Amino acid sequence: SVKEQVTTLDAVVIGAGFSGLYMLYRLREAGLKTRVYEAAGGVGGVWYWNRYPGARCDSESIYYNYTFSEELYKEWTWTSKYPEQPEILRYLNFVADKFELRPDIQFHTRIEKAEYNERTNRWQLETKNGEKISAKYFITGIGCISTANIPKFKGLESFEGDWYHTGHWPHEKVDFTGKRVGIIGTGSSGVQAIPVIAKEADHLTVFQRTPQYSVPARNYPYSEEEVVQAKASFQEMRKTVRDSLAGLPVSYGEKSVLDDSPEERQKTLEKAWEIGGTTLLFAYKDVITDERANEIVSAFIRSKIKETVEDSKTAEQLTPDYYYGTKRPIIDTDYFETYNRSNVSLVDVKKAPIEEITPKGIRTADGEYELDVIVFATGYDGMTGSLFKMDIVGKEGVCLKDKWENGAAIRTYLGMSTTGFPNMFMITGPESPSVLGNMPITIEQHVEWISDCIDYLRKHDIETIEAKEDAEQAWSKHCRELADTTLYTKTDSWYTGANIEDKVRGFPIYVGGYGPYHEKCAEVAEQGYDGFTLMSNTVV
Ligand code: NA7
Repeated sequence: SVKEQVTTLDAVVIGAGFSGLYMLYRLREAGLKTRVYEAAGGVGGVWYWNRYPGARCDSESIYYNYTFSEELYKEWTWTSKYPEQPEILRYLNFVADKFELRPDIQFHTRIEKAEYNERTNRWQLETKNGEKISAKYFITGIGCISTANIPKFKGLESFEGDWYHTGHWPHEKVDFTGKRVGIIGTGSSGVQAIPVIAKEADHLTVFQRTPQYSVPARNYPYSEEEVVQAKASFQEMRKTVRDSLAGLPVSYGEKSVLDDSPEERQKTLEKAWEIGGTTLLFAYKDVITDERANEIVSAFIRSKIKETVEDSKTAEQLTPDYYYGTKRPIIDTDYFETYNRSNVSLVDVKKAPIEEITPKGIRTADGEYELDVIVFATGYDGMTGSLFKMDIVGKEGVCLKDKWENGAAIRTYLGMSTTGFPNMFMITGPESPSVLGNMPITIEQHVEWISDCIDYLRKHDIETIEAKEDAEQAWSKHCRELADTTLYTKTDSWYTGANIEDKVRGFPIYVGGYGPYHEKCAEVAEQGYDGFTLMSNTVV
């Protein structure tokens, strides 16, 4: 029967998003028999699933793409500063077609288990349908914010209307016309969806737990000159973003916020506000590291919220008090303005928490709100959610989830590998810098590092590569120490795991920046994979 058959590969890659597509391309070029397994019906990863109204990337288009192929860069044309979801999805489909990747991608297939066999030194995988796969190299390209979080509200199954999570949006358009809509969550997804849904719905009620700093994106259609200019500067751009702090041609300012006079500072902040996006975060050198500096920038954004929102009580409820930038910075189009519409109301669920979902709507401690549709913009089980959803079993039968004690003891080496799991590589794993920047750029670096590594192993007749325990101890410690020099760890966010009930808190992200991280990885490779144990094929 089919179930007894084993598909034998050199490398298995999970996920057909930015990571998996490029990984497949590289490994195939290197002559490895590779297959990508993808749960969705098409390529795109998060951009396949996140079809909610207003979904858009908050990195600038001309940098939010692959840079490995100049030809690809020149063939594709972005239409506006911040790319919207359908355009990114079209781009990834274009990439899949251009490089003829589809024949090596198996869609509609979820990998449930991956187990390392110490006798054969191979990974044995199993799909949800019971299909078995054997591969020498096991690579995850499953994303770090891809496992949806639907809070366990009592009564959800009794709700008589429709409900959706932003990250699992239906492919056909959801029509909000004439509907009373409730949306829970005001992170990047909620902030993007709220202004769009408000224009269509009869009434929109926003259930907000934590108010957010959000800065106007100031999106606009690219002019032809801008496109021509971007394409002409490809080589220079490629180098700049790869060496940069966050995969973008930006770096922190040279001055401290505190060294400017109040007048100068106001001028700088106003200018940054006018440019929009994340300019405010980078306007000075110490917004993310110094409490007093951060407070000045935070207060500036708070003053903008007060100016924008007409109703003073609503303005007050929308005003955040955490350190700006320590939750993922949000950029928006008419977010705060939307609260001036007569069909939009705000409910503070920190003050009066959601008690249950009823057949007719949502009941908070303050009363019941009748709704036809509920939108969950409640985010993701970040960093570890997608890894823990699979049963990944390493040497001596140890499960990754158990090794990391459910997230309490995450240990990786360079965010790409972990002791006890030979020949396994994680693209954008915990303790890599990926989520703190323009992800395609670190994804490319991870993919290239992994494929170069596999090349090295094959050339040197090496059977297995495995991170050494002391190397991963040191990397994890280094990550934590760096994080502690910033304000990130002082705020509850999906970075720390605080958004998920009962999740262990931590900060499994390397905050040292893309450039320094890429250098460190290159150094490790140059030194013959320092910090790894390489086991030779040759029987002595
Ligand atoms: P986020 O940024 O995690 O936002 C989720 C929102 O949902 C946030 O406002 C949460 O409030 C809220 N939330 C989560 N659980 C609850 C419960 N139980 N009750 C009320 N409110 C809740 O997810 P996004 O999808 O917006 O963005 C994810 C990332 O994708 C984003 O950072 C970009 O990098 C792309 P909280 O702040 O936790 O109090």
